[in-house]
Amino acid sequence: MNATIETLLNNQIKYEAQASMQYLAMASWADATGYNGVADFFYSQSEEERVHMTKLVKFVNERGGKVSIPKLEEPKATYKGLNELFEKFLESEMFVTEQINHVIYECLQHKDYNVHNFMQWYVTEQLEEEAMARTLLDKLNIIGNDKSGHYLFDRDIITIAAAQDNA
Ligand code: OFO
Repeated sequence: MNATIETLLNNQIKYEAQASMQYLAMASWADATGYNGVADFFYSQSEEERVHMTKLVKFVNERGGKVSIPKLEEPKATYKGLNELFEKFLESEMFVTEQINHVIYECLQHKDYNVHNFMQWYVTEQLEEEAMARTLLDKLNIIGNDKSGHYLFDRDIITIAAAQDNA
């Protein structure tokens, strides 16, 4: 495996792992704050990111590359409210998308069409996750600081997320 691509895939393992831990911290904050629907949403996002991470670990190993399991930064644990929570969610997804685009670009530079092909799954996944994060943040922006709006958002988030997934 090309050394640059190997490094980029290892970086990507870190970003997926970091997102997984970040979403776990978000779930825990929501859980402790009484937003149970939001907590369930982030617990499941955290699991998904873990799957993304593991998929990369297995792929690098299958291709004979060297995996390095990364040390992670401490995730942000407290939030002013749901708006900040979902702003950070969107930021995190946009960051990951940017990194994936960078991997894709480098794959083309190095003519590594195999990794390029493998990464297409992540491109699709990011499109969906970014759209989801945007939809949820848009709804929160409409709700503003309205407490009963937040209550309903928390109650309905799993349904909203499922509808977005099937869109
Ligand atoms: Fe790994 O899919 Fe989002 O970040």
